Amino acid sequence: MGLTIAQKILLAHLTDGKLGKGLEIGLKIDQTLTQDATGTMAYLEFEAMGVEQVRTEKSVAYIDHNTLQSGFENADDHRFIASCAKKHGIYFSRPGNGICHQVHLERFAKPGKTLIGSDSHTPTAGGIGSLAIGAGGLDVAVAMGGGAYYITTPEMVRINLTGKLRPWVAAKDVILEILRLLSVKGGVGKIIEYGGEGVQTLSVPERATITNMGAELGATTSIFPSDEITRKFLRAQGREEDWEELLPDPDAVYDETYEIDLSSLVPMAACPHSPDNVKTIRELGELKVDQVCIGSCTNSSLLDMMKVAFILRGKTCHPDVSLSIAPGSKQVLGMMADLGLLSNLIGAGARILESACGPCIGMGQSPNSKGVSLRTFNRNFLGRSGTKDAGVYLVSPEVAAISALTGYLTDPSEVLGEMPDFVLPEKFSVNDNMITPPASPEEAVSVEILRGPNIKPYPQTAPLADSISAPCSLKVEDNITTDHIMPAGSKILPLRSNIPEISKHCFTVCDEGFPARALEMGQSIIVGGANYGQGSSREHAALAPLYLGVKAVVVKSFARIHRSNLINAGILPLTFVNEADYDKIDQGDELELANVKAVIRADGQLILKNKTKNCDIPVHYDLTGRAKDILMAGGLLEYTRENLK
Ligand code: MIC
Ligand code: SF4
Repeated sequence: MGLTIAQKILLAHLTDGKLGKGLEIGLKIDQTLTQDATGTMAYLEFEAMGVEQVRTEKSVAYIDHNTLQSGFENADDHRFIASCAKKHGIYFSRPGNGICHQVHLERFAKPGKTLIGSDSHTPTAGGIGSLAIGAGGLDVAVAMGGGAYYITTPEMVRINLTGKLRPWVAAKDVILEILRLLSVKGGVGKIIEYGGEGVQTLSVPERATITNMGAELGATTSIFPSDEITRKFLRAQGREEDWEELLPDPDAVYDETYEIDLSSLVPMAACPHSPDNVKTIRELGELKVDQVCIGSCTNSSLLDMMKVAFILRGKTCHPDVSLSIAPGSKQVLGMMADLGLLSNLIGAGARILESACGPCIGMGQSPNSKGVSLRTFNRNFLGRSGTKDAGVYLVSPEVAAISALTGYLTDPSEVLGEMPDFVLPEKFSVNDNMITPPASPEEAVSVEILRGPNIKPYPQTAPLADSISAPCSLKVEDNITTDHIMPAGSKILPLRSNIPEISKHCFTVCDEGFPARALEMGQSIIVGGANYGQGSSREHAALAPLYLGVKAVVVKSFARIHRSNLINAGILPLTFVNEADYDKIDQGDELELANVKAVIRADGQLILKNKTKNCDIPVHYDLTGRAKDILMAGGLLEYTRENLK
């Protein structure tokens, strides 16, 4: 039987287990990346493991999220990460060098390699044929220490692309169409592989836009073949030697196959407050726009900026619109200056932001009250922009740029006429002077780790108790995101290295009183709906509940990364055997998991007793042997420490 691209890479990196539906596999990880908002924890965890030098082929620490420095906290974190990188053999991408995924694609990602990153959009590198997976910080720390990364063998999905995008229809519209078809939980437990002759019409940055937003499908990752187009991109980046051809076998078998005719697509938008709430621009009709933000790891490549600059050239942005643009990397920004594109943006009145995540993670540019904001980003969850009553629409750079001029949501294919051929340069300008290499192992011994007062240790974990008796501290609905559980934004992100402080904001988007209530209860259980924990990889969405005494989370279904973050933190993830039992629990009910440890050890049926309503609710735990051991040990950190001894 032939193999898919992903299966070839998985097999070449298999350290434990074997590929098969539902089976857990351990993978050797070639590359890791961290960013600053998850990085401080990841490096604290790495330090706690006691490994001196990373054991990967390449590990890179990026600073791109917490770049607003309105206090000492973020700057201290940057310094801490820089010193950890220097000491432990990690390349350090300085603030200003760009968004981790954009820079990694340009400078480090390689076809055929495995990459895990403490950021859910790590699959961006799938655009170049890397098997790139988002993970919790602790998983990344373990991989840096040379440990395997464990996942359940994903199902293989093939998306066949045929035809060619029509003028002013973009890669963003391809992934929006797929989100419309499959929804935000359609990719859970799956790897999405792109193929078909339509692939030949997409450049690497366009492919990366598509794999980037595979995260919004909940997919384990997404991947494109590595072909002549990939080779050309790598050559232009001065690293053709990193290229290898990577194609599926002609008789590869997929669990599901979908067809998308690129020539049938039209410009689209994901409407508030979910990336799968997709409508065509035409369907949305006349919508007055207050703000346009162009950038983020989804759409900040040079190609995106070339299109934006073309649309804005010689024009002025609408008087009622605030337009901000953040080119994705120093390379992109520098080339825009060299090619004269930057002056087109400046001339049109764009507010040029530094090459960082910026507004995407609520670091500035919050919209006005009830504002309509068009963003080329990947997430429009409630409140993420910093303005709870704003309506955020996710669109392509083409839609964003033309709408910034007209002041209304505008379909570029209806007004822009002929589209020039936007061709990527034969050679990108390469200057890695903002990437600091690590110290040599000999020099590393004397490198001092620089810690600020806001950096607090990893919270206390506890081995799984014999029985858990605790009230339900919170009951939430379907599709709860990690932005609900642990909100981000400019006020909260500086607390990412301080779990006791950041915990005060846990779930406050849903219920202001949750942190104090949970602390008062001492220990408690959270109840939720389907796709619980979708979105970001932030392990803070598990560490804050851990700190607040949450012992178990019982839901209809989980998103992948969050579920493993719960296990890593020593919190028991449970699902209802009968989804309707969700209705049998109310907030405040007294719950009990009697003999939980023994039942799980013996693979028995676990019962959640609702003592208040006097009923028994069967629940699944669905844990591999390793996951059980992690929970028994009190989390992955303890487990790894024990296993390293
Ligand atoms: C995001 O887009 O939500 C983030 C911020 O990049 C997160 C990581 C984090 O919360 O630090 C992600 O996608 O994993
Ligand atoms: Fe940064 Fe936004 Fe991309 Fe997350 S989604 S890595 S916050 S640009």
